Amino acid sequence: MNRIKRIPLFIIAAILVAIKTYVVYRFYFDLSIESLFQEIILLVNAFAISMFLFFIAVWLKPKSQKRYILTTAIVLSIIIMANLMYYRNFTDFVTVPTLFQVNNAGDLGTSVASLVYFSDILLFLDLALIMTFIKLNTFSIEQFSSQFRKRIVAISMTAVIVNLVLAEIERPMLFQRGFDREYLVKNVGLPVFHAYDLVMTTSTQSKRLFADGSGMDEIDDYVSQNVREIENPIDLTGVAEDKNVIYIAVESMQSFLIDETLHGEEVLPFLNEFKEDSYYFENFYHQTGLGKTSDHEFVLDNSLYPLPNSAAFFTHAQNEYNSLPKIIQEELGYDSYTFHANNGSFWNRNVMYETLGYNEFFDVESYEFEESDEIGWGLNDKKFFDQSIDIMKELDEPYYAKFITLTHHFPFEMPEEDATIDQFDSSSVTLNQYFQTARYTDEALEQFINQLKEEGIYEDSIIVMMGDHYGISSYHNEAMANYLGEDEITPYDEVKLQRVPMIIHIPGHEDTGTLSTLSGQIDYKPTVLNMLGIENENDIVFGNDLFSQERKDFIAFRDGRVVGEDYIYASGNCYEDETGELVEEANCDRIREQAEQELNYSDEIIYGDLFRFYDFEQGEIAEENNE
Ligand code: GP9
Ligand code: MN
Repeated sequence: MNRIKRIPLFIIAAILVAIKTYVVYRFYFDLSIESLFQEIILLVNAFAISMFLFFIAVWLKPKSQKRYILTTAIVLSIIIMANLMYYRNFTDFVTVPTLFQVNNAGDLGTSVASLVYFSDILLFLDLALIMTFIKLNTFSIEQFSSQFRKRIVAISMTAVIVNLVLAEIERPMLFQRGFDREYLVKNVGLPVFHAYDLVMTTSTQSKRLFADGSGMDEIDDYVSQNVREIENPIDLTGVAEDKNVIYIAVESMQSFLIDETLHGEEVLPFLNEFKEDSYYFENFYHQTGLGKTSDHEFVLDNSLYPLPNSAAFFTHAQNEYNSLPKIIQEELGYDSYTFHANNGSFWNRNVMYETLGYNEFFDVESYEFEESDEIGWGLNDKKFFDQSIDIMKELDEPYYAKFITLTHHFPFEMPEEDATIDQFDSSSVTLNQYFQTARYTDEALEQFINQLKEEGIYEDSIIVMMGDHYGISSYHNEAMANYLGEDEITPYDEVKLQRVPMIIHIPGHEDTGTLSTLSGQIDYKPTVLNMLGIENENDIVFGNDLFSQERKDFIAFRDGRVVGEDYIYASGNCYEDETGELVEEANCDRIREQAEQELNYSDEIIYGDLFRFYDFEQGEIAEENNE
């Protein structure tokens, strides 16, 4: 008994709270745990954070120790309980911005009673035990020796470091990318997630706070001289008037697969044929950064660049945007929808879509499926389109509908029985498999187009398909060179590999074919608006209508690489576009500088939330800046 009494109370408290935390993560929240490794991280983070917080008590005087242990346990219980109730309502976690969103908190208020379950009583067991132990003096509360203190600090720091290392292995760049709040909670736990959210929100808000509308003048001048005024739209103006716009983001599809074969077979038989009947842009680049799919959505809807160090969907979802869905709602009364069978909170879509003006998001909850319907990341593309058609039939036309496929996602794994083309044979398993999932998605797209025809939606729509970003990173260069029959992949080749298919299909339109216009995702918004017949003369965009005869003559990548009409700037070198040969760096100076300037302007707009100061109707800084 005496030996038990010698155990410090803060250690007991840390263990109790850690067990409780783990049990809540595992059994009260509905977190998807897909491997033993994820299970281990969940357990490790519950213990690491609990140890870190309670072990601080070792530094305190006995009297303060009691108070500190009790307060910490109470605060942690409140955090868990609040998140649990929020989660039961929104399948998401509390963030600083959501705390300030009156409607969310209001929603919660009306249904608090239904969000508390009887079993929640167990969540306070740790607290009850800690209180009892304090009252009965069951465990030691004393002034600890400095040697003991050092040992305790070492233990708790090790636990935290192990947790962070494991999280980094499981999800590289978790903190930069954010991904999904569920990932953060699963990997680093609720307290760290809240601290992270607080830091992110504060830094975003402080940049916003010090911004005023003055910067917009210069940006407006730049855009009007270098982007807007050079445009000269040709005959496709208004071609989509009164039609639905159906946009399909084809996950990880790169242009190098178009018209290519593997083992003598076409990899993408459907897309190859479909593009013949469409406008196909063979020189079209993705411009995404860390935010991958979400960055591509961001660029498409705003014709702004993604951010350099974070996913704007995550960090700047509270900004004001002059987004595509908002404009077409205002000008034409179009409703906008997104279909994507993944968690609504992934890439913070459930929040950002509201900001961008989407009327509804059909996320994973809108689809019914079993495990056998899944490939890789979730519901397979064929079943996804199958069920999406049923939802579409109920929508009032015309509308804007975005579909995001998922099967052709890294690591491109699929059951052999679903594969209709053999794997490639190289040192890279990723590249070997890439062809199979690409083929699968190609088949799903064909099926979808046929279904659109069957349902009579096809004729009333224009259909755009685009690869969202690369699927094969430069890590697989050796295997890629092998596939392409090259000796090596140079930085110039790497740039060229960032091309993604861009197909605009207008049913009944004859004058189609392949266009070699130098273009990128930044051009999507002006193009769609022009096809819908919307003159958007005061918009602040960095792209041009794809069908305009005169356009900006470069495409900027987020990482500083630039593709010009004649030269390509990559890895600090300048290459001639036609030959891929190294040339004098000065040849790239102009496009490099202009690209840098645009990226800076775009960042300035996003960081400062500058659109809140701008009147898009008048094309000037709004007179009343009421924020
Ligand atoms: C997630 C899906 C894939 O919902 O869009 O995202 P990615 O990993 O490609 O950014
Ligand atoms: Mn993607």
